Amino acid sequence: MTVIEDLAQRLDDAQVDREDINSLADTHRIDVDEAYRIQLALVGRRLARRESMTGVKLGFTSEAKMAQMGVSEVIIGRLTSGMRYRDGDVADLSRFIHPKAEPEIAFRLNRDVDGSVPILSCVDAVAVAIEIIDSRYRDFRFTYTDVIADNTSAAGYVVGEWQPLDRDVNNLPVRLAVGSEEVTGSTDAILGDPVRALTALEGVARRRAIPLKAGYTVLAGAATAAIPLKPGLVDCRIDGLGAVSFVGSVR
Ligand code: OOG
Ligand code: MG
Repeated sequence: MTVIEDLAQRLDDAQVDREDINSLADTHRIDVDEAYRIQLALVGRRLARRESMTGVKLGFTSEAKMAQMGVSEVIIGRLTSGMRYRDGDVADLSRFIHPKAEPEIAFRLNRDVDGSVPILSCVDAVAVAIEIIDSRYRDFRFTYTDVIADNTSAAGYVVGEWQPLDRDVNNLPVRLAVGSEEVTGSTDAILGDPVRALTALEGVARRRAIPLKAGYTVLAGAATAAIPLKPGLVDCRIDGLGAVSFVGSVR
């Protein structure tokens, strides 16, 4: 087994067995290209279990989070059918290690992004979304390359009703509630305007050879800090865009 395959296996085992692991950087020197190769091998294991690709997600799209990590490039993760929930679904939280929820905006691609037209003309809809992140690393302690290898902590997501992209999605108030805990923010925390996440996505996807296909959901990145999940209602609303929710349960 190559080192790339070995590290992908380690991350996949952590997710399947719900047992956190140490930072790969403790024992390996990995560059950004290798980190994306580990991610591809990791997601390949999900596809081998008959999941399908449903989209991509961006991380570190807020200036604060980028500064915190000391980086200037947003990160991309891959979304699969096994991570998708429907609006109002019950999500079994025992599938995860230490899940957190993030309020997000989702875009829908209606044609492949191949550089022949601006990415914005490949988007036909926008919606409120919640992302469930669940780092496979102990205490969410990871380096930049660690988190890329770990598919950017992607674990679950739910998208509200799609709306036509005929509106400005900047400067909209955002609210995420997990039970009685609540965070509020604004969509302009996402690179100053969520639409900029699409341009950032296109650049990084091209550099890292990540396909952007018609039908994909694109999560543009969190608009506030994440909230740890606990059983009960998780509800996200963005003024002018709508609301989406799910119920966390433990079996
Ligand atoms: C990495 C994932 C970040 C976002 O929206 O910025 C992310 C993490 O914080 O575990 O999904
Ligand atoms: Mg996110």
